[in-house]
Amino acid sequence: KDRKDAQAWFRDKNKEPAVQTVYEKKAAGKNLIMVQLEAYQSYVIDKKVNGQEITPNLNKLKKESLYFSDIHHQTASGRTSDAEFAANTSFYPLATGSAYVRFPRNEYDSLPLIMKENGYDTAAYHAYKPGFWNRYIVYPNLGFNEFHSIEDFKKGEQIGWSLGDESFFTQSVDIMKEGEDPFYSFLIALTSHYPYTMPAQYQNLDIDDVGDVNLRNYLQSVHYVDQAVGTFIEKLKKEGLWENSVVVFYGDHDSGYMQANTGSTLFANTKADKLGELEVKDGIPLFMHVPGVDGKEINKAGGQVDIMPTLLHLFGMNKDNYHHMGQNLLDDQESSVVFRYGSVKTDKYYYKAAYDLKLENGTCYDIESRQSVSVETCKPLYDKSIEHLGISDDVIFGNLVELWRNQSVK
Ligand code: GP9
Repeated sequence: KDRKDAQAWFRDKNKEPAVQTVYEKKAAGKNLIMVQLEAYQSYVIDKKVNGQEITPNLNKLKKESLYFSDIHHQTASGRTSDAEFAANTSFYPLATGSAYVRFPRNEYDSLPLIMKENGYDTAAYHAYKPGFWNRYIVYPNLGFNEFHSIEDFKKGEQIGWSLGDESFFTQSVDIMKEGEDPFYSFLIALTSHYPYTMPAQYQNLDIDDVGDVNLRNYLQSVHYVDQAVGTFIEKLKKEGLWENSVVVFYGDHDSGYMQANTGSTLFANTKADKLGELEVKDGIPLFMHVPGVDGKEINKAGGQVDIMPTLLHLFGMNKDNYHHMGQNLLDDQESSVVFRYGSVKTDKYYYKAAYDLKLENGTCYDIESRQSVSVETCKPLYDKSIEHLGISDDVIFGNLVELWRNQSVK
């Protein structure tokens, strides 16, 4: 029954005609370079501390890009792997454990696979052990032709867990430029990993009097990564890859320091209320730089499952028989983001789910008034989250995309 319900759900979803936009096919034929930034939160974008920009390079990029300003991560205990999974499959991460570890051989209508079917070469880059999060099994299965792990990078400056992002980015471009167009390169940066302590020469922000030590370490770390992003962009320009590539950056998950009343939350929550605390907790940045497309800030509520449908729209690769949970962030339809533990946000309401997932035990906030209102107001959001998470789990647990694919072949 679950299988049939899921199939019917996708059939109905895919029956709705896709909304046309001015962005459709604007990226056709271009390369795709997508970069997942470790623990990168949106509250640092365009923010100054003691008069210093925390992310000057990303702030500059924002002006020239489609910048999505109401995006939230949807990860759970699979952390970085959950973010990669959501962005490349458009399914929700699992409530417990990582889909990469629990179901590494599942099939999806995944981004690398679709790009490959459209004649793209595909590669993943991550300067860490290939077995971590089961990546060496998952990547080929998702459709990546190659996986450049730590074993493929030259020894460079070690920061935190591994090779610093500056060297990681530079070496990745050196590998990329040897390949043939068109390609999809997926890079997973790592330097801004918990606990964010940076060598003294990279503590370049003057912030000794700011917040608590966790916040200060975090800000120094994301500031370093921003500098590495700047080097990466310059290198892409120098190698002639910038003008024929769509370049995407997004954050994978929160810093782990966003509990109530921590230095990080107090710094981020400029609204200084309970709703503001929720809004900043899971906020991540999403940039899509598309050559020939003017910069614009788009504030539709969305999450990582929406990255692929949006990109497929830009590349003109969407098909109505794909199985994706996400929405196109570039159309004018109402949107929402469903969090893995049942909370949901639209641009009007934020429903904070309770641990027991009962509607009546959650809290419904009206974003405009910033007050809590009757939970019944949020019932449509609540229903959506139960439905979406249930369908997504059924597909993952039953490896249903593979099953449906085989049925349609027969
Ligand atoms: C290491 C990286 C770790 O490969 O994925 O990040 P985490 O999942 O711990 O955030």
